[in-house]
Amino acid sequence: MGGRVRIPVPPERLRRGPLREGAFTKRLHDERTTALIGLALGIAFAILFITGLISHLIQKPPAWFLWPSRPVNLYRITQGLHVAAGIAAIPLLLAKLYAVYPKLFVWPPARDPAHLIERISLLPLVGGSLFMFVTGIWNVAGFEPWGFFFPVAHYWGAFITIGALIVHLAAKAPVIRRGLARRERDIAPAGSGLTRRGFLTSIAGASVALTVATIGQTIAPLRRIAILAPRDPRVGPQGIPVNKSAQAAGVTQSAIDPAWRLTVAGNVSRPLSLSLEQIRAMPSHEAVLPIACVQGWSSLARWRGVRVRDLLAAAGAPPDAEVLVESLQPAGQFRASTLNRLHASDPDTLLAYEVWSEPLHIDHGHPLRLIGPNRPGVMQTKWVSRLTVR
Ligand SMILES: Nc1nc2c(c(=O)[nH]1)N[C@H]1C(S)=C(S)[C@@H](COP(=O)(O)O)O[C@H]1N2
Ligand SMILES: [Mo]
Repeated sequence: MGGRVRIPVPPERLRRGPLREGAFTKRLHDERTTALIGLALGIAFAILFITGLISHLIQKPPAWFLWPSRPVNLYRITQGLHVAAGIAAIPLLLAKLYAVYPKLFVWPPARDPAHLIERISLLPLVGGSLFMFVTGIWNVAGFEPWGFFFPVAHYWGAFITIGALIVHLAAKAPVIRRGLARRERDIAPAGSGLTRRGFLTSIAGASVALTVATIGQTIAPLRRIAILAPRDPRVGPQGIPVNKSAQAAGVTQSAIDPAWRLTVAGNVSRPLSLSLEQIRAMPSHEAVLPIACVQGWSSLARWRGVRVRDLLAAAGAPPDAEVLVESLQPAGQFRASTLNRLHASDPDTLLAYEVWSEPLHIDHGHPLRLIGPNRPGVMQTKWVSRLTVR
């Protein structure tokens, strides 16, 4: 770096408090500790980014992306992993911030332009990470006090954070390599009872404890010990949680109106308008499928209804049809969803009118709800009134 432009060093008399020489000497702030925590955090960020991107692509598919309808539980796993990894990474993030905060006070504040850029890139990295964790956890907890739409903010926040992380990793590569390679004797630093190993073990223990206390919201046998899980996957009408009730969706009248009909229209040769009686008279099919919510909980149930592909065939829709499924719900982001050609033609994709052999509860989507394999919960539209074939 010899020939580089140097940034002038500020006057020495500013070196007080945390800025003074040797203000931080603890082993818990050294290169090896920060590199090891960083490695674990980096793996968590990679899992979070990939699983988050998958969930985004399913909900807003570009032309090149076709999400399959099999395996049935794939989305349940990727999204369960997304939320579980986010929760498990909380102690890692806090430990990383603790381990590196003395770096805020390095002297001189910036040696050269490259150092300055590297330090400025920490702003979107730390800010972005905190934003992603706070908004993600609020969302999982069902708490949304913000004036912007969560998925959009969480999506763009991910790119800012990951972009800043890549810059950070490139700038820090030599330090990281040194930190991971170095092995010196692990002794408790003066004035602290905690060795590096003790510190790292405590963080790992906190991650495991948080995971065990929440993972039961998607792995049913562990629900008894899921004392911190925002959801119990068994609690709700007919043993399934409800996110949006009929009341909240504004469909308490329209969903029980005897004049309700299912319309099948669009690119079809025989448009249909069917009463629930007529639909119940059609061949029915049963499927055991989960509701796999983006918030990380999931719940399995046995559904009965009519196959979407049978309705499409009855209406004379072309094979490979894509279908817009609309709800009685007058407004709201989740009032409609799209079935791509794989989901529309899957034999287990149903418009269900029964769950666990009982008529569907109004909060689960009476008179008809969409339920299909390998779909996010937000795309399992309730109170269906119209299929539009494209
Ligand atoms: N019309 C409509 N359908 C909807 C929603 C909604 O808000 N409106 N919420 C979705 C979400 S986020 C989930 S997780 C599932 C939950 O279905 P359940 O309430 O039967 O468990 O319904 C989906 N279907
Ligand atoms: Mo959901």
